[in-house]
Amino acid sequence: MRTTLTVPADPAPVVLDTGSTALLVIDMQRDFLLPGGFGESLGNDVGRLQQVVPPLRRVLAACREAGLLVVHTREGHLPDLSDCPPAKLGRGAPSSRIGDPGRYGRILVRGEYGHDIVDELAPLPGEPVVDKPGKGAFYATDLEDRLRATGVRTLLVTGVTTEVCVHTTVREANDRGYECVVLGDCVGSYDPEFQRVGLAMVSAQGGLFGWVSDSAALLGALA
Ligand code: C5J
Repeated sequence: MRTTLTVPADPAPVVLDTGSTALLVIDMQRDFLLPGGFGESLGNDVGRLQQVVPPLRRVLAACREAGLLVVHTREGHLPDLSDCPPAKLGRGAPSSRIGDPGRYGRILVRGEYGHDIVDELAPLPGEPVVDKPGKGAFYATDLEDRLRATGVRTLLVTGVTTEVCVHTTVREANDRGYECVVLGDCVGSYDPEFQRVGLAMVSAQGGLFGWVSDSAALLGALA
């Protein structure tokens, strides 16, 4: 059933119409989250991303229960890497480049174990999974067509990492006219300062890119 919710948020409460709001779960992939994976091989503390899983799991369950569209994304590339720009491929330590063998298969390559979403947040049958070659979820994907087809105008944005794929997607969404509500405890960064600043930038100046709320506020409104 379609309802209107008011969710406490920064810079002001946000009113959501559940019929035109989707939960977007960005790149909660093993390559980024699991010990020994790509993220950790770059010197990152994956524990910071794993903190996102419990609150996001609760939000996922509540949004499914409320009948919201749930869309998952995965960052990654074709096995021949033909969709990976040379500039992206060339970056990083030689031991940990995209396409190289890693603990969980070839790094960020579609079809590999590490490319897929962590078990705790596995998509349900029928939930769209958008495979994206870039940081933003709109670039070179059918996300916009899917949102338009379902009448979605507002995105509850979750996933990793806050300053990279979450921010790029929020900016892309803004330029396309979507409202974005970022759930602060359901997005994660390897770097606490990037997390703080990334969230602050969303709600700065009266909502430069949208709102920042959190799982408790959303769950309270949905209850
Ligand atoms: C990165 C992402 N950090 N999903 N990807 O390369 O944020």
